[in-house]
Amino acid sequence: MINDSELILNADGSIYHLNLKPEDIADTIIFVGDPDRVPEVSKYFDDIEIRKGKREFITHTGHVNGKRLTVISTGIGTDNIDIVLNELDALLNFDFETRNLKSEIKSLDIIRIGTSGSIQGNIAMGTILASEYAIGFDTLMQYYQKPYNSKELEIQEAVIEKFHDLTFKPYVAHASERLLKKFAHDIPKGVTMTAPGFYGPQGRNLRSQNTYPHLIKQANTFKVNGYQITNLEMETAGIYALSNMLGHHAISINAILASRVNETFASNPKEIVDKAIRMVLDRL
Ligand code: R1P
Repeated sequence: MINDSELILNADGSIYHLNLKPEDIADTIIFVGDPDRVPEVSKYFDDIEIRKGKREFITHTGHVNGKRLTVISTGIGTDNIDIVLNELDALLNFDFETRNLKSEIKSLDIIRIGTSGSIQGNIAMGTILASEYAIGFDTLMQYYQKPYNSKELEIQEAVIEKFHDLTFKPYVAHASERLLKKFAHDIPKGVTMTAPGFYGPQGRNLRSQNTYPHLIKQANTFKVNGYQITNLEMETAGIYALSNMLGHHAISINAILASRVNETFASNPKEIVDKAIRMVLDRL
């Protein structure tokens, strides 16, 4: 039995941050960063059965072509992903009455639809790109022990060599093969860099003095075994690593809104995100 301070439940029996009960979630879950993007997804549902939320975590559950589906906003960053992934896993795998782990452990299909910046000149704005691998430049996975496969370790080693001035150790995690086939068979795939901030951690400098001023250039010229870093955002590595650890299946679909190489930003970001949403819902 897990104690009250590990698995924290609200007075109505919902889980602490997400404010959800086990029956409120489907086994296919779309993650978006922005809470305002949740209705932009659920407006395509046939019906919306559940609308709940707390803080930045807004959830709608309904059906699309008869399939039950949840969309949840994670807010920004892998620190939030830690909360969302662990609480969704608890909703699925703990019996909230007895506070015991269920005898059969289940897994979720998680599809992130996020916005992202391109790191390569040949990835145009408006591109919808799937992350095959993600590199976490954050410290989330220093708190967890999980096995990494040989491809992940090979990429990690090359990252440590290329970004030789880092004082921390990035981690690498992978997308679900099945979800890559299902959602991304005909779109570009790449390696996503996940940063723990938007400004300094992504090499931006408005009025700051940055420790790593060459991050974008280093990312742009990184190469290992045919892989290049394609894009930059703030959640995918955390989603992939925690999903890999807990046995969930995840894919991240990136709507490219900015080019960090050409230093431009899209004039029609809403349309690009809507294209990504419709692509995912059509392929469910
Ligand atoms: C930064 O503006 C936010 O936008 C990107 C980043 O990952 C970060 O969360 O994704 P979302 O649009 O999905 O939030």
